[in-house]
Amino acid sequence: MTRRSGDDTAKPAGPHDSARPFEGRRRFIRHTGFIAAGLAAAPGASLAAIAKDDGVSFADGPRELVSYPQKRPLIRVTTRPPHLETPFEVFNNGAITPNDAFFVRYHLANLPMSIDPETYRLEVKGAVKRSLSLSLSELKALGEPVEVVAVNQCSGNSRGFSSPRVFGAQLANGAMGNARWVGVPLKTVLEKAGVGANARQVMFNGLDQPVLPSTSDFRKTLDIEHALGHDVLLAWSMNGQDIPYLNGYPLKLIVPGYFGTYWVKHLSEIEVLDKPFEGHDALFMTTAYRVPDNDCLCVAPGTTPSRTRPISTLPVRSFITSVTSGGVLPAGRTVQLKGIAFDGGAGIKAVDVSIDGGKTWRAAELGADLGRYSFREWRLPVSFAARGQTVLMVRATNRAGEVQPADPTWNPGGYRRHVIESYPVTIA
Ligand SMILES: Nc1nc2c(c(=O)[nH]1)N[C@H]1C(S)=C(S)[C@@H](COP(=O)(O)O)O[C@H]1N2
Ligand SMILES: [Mo]
Repeated sequence: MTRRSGDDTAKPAGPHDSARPFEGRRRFIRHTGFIAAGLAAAPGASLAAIAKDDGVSFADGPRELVSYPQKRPLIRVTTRPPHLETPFEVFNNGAITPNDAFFVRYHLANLPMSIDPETYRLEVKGAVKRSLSLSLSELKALGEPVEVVAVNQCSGNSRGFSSPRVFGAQLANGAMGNARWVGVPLKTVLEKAGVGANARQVMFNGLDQPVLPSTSDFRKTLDIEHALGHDVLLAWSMNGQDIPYLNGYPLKLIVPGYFGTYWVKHLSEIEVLDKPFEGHDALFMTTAYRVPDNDCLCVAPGTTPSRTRPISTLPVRSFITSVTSGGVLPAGRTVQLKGIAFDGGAGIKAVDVSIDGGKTWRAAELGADLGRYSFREWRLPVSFAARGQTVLMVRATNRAGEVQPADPTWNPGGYRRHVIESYPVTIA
């Protein structure tokens, strides 16, 4: 395996840092409390400095930042369980999202408070010839490690922009990140167990659990053909470090091109199923994370689809990262516009930018190609002839010819948002 150095990642952390982030938990709580108290007492100016406007205007005002172990201050969505968004300006610093800035999403509040890498085991069972119970070192010794750079994007990323608004976490654009993952192919593990001819799906479960028995566990499935494909990994490394605790230490399922909901964290159980996954603990496949079952995966705003199917691949998206909506740019000199684009794995073919509200478009220069599942950086020097208001826009085309729509599509979950992004700015 070749590994490139020089990634913009968190400072090195030993296995202990990942394994026991909640040790000294009192200190951590006090730290969190300190930030909250600081915000409560802060006058308007310093509050604005801490909690930047992220472009989502909610009645509650801008969202606060909060500190968790191994994480720089991130946007607080909820604290129990931790649900944190990456401040958008991070995406302007490079194609790789640093570990300490990477977003965090959990559904269940009963998280393991520490995980011992010595006693941790991955169970593989169900419709297999032999069940396995693998230690981390056994997993790492299964074969040559494989590396992929891939975007983990939450299905509900950007949900807060849905109109009409929908239930669920009101996320801006920071529930996504791009990292270099290293692990063993899922296929290798399944072949070691020996998949039965009757296998239909593979179920994945992690160490986090519901607080109440009436709540469904968080379990996900992939079809057997997908699970036996080459892309899906069991990863222990993220940007050259152990996976941060809150991102799924010590093992995370990596499903390149698929939404983050399938990227099961603290993975501890793999079960090969000979029938479709159903029942109490199948809620996150059978009820949640589903989109309208039609070509656009959408319905007329405010209506209910008659049929749904599980969400799957990422649509093409692109953003300007160097300018925020409402920003002020100078007239008459060169301004370097910069941003990112990505899709579900066809790969980005072109990025076009408009500085006149969509009347004319110019092709941006694409940055380094880190692989078809990665963020692709782009840049374009522009100059504004006249002062006044204008709207910057960005759209991407992937190698399958897909482009974002001019107007966003809508679905009741507020999932899978993709649209030509617009940034109203003032030229002064
Ligand atoms: N064990 C476990 N894995 C999980 C989840 C969870 O609640 N529990 N949430 C999923 C969802 S919906 C998302 S978007 C991603 C987020 O990954 P991250 O927290 O590492 O950014 O984790 C996925 N894996
Ligand atoms: Mo998600």
